[in-house]
Amino acid sequence: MRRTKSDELFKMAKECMPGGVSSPVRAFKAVGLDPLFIKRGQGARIYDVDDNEFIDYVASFGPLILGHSHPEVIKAVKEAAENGTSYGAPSEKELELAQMICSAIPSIEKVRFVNSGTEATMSAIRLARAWTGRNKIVKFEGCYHGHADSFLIKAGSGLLTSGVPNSAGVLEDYAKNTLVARYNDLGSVERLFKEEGRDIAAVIVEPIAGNMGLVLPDPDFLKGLRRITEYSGSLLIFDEVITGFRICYGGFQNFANVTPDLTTLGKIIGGGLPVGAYGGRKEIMSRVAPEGDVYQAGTLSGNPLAMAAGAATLKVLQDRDWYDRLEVVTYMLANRLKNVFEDHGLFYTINRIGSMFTIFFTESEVNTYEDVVKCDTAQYAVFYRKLLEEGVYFPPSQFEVCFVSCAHEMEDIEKTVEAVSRALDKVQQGGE
Ligand code: KE4
Repeated sequence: MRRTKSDELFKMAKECMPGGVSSPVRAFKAVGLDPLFIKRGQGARIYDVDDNEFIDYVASFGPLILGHSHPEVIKAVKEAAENGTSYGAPSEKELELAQMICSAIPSIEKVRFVNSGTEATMSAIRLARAWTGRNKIVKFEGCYHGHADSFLIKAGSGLLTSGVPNSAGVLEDYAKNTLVARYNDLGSVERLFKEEGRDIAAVIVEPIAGNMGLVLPDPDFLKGLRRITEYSGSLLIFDEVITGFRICYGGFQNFANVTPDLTTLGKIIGGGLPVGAYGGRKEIMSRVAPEGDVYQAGTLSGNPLAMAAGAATLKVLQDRDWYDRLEVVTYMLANRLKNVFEDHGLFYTINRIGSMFTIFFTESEVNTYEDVVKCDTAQYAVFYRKLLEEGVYFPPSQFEVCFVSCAHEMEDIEKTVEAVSRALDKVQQGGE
């Protein structure tokens, strides 16, 4: 696989950007490669600067449920850009997207736009602390809610990928207010509430965990969190930055029939442009400035281009057939991949829901963080390198999720299955 130009660019990038990247997981460290520089995305494909073509399952880590360069999104962004790029003022498109979100997710009566998932979760935590007058938050080991200090404790995604789930620079003062429970273990939550319940402002949870690979909630897990928080006067925050509009047109909460007090969103609602949002009941959201005393602001919040891309994306998704199609295509892909792995004597676990899946390099079930850390990440890295040579672009970490988009056709699925089979052949022939 040619990679001359990527290597040249990466050498220069490392001179002026930490690790040569704008976000750690992109550095490909966990898979023993240097990153590829991408120059174009079209539908289910991406193309790097050396003109290699890949079937893409990263989808920018989630936003691109429609695939790359969807005509409706491109048209909306072009039209918006003709009228300028930012006003620092309310716009009609911002209102349109806010109304679409509020009508799609009933628990969100009011929503505030920000520029990233991190801003959304850090603002939601601040609001929860103001609303309850309490200090502590509960998160789950292996879950990731962005890089605000409160969350960089036993976190997933790039921290888990690097094998260092905490971060330097986070003050003990912060860390002591973040309590960590175990995903799918209500007992671990009940123990924290027994000890500290009166000072717990909120529990923040990914309703489907997507940052330790895909880990699904046990049937009563989310309902149990609702019960515990309700009883103790803490808020329940669903971090739906990944799952918002991914599993259905709305939040996973619509599907799971559990109503959180606050919800955070990102990724899909921006159609690939920088966006985040948090929202919830009117009485809680009324505490957010300028209505209330919880300050939160942003120069580019509600940016007209991001709003246009998000509204265009959700408009396409309002045709619910897309979710049925994503379900069928991803179900078929996951089953075919399981067969291919088993044909190679590898009885690995594949977790899937909707258009998200993860192939865990372990034969045990994967329902908890403890299960996840048993994975053979070294073998995943070898597989990843061989698969890339076969023209398929998976996330460069065992602890990220593969995303199928509306642009993936059966031809892409067939090619992916064949590529995985060839990659496994090479792995088993001792490929490095
Ligand atoms: P951003 O600040 O990256 O927009 O969103 C943070 C965030 C919050 N909540 C959840 C559930 C998330 O998954 C994320 C970000 N996801 C990671 C990938 N799983 C972003 C990729 C990266 O860090 O480069």
